[in-house]
Amino acid sequence: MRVLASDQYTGQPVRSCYEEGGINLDGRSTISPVTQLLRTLESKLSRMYLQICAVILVLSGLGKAHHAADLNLGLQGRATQSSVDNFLGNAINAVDGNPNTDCSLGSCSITATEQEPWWRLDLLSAYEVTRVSVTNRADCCTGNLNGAEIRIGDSLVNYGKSNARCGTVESIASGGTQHFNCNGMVGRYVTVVIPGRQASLALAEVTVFGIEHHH
Ligand SMILES: [Ca+2]
Repeated sequence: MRVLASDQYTGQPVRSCYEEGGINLDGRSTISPVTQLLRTLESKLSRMYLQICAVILVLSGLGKAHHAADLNLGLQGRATQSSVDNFLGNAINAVDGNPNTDCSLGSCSITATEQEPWWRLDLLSAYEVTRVSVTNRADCCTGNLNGAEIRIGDSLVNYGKSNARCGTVESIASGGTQHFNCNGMVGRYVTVVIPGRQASLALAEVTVFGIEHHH
């Protein structure tokens, strides 16, 4: 607010000053030390508040990116397989979040011994699959997984076995895990197949990571 006043000795009007802050005719600041202190504090607190907001925004963004890249899709998918060896070997056991490698405890998928057995995960919509991890059983038959292929795509032709190949198991140690980088291969179905021979396909755990694919 602009205030006009008269000099008490000369009666001449003081040119102008401001109720809060300003410069007197003699060049001195009219802001009281307390007001100056409060203003300084207010300015510093405002800057600090903005900095805290910026940090929260950055952390929140990082959290989302981390979450998107590391989404374990197996837990939300639907699993099926070419056959079931016994009541402990349901297809869903390969994506139950339990990596226990002793199949007698009921956390592995196990097919019967048959020609070209397969296991398939339906992600329910198309994803860009970044990587797939396969954990071998430890209680027997370690070599059964040798040559198994991971196929990813949208087709159910040939049970999904004709989709593009992300990787091939050379051999996984008893109870070991192998990771395959699929580099964003797009598909709704992730199929593991042992091609060209008779075997029982057992999977202690399959972990599929990816982000939702937008057309
Ligand atoms: Ca399991």
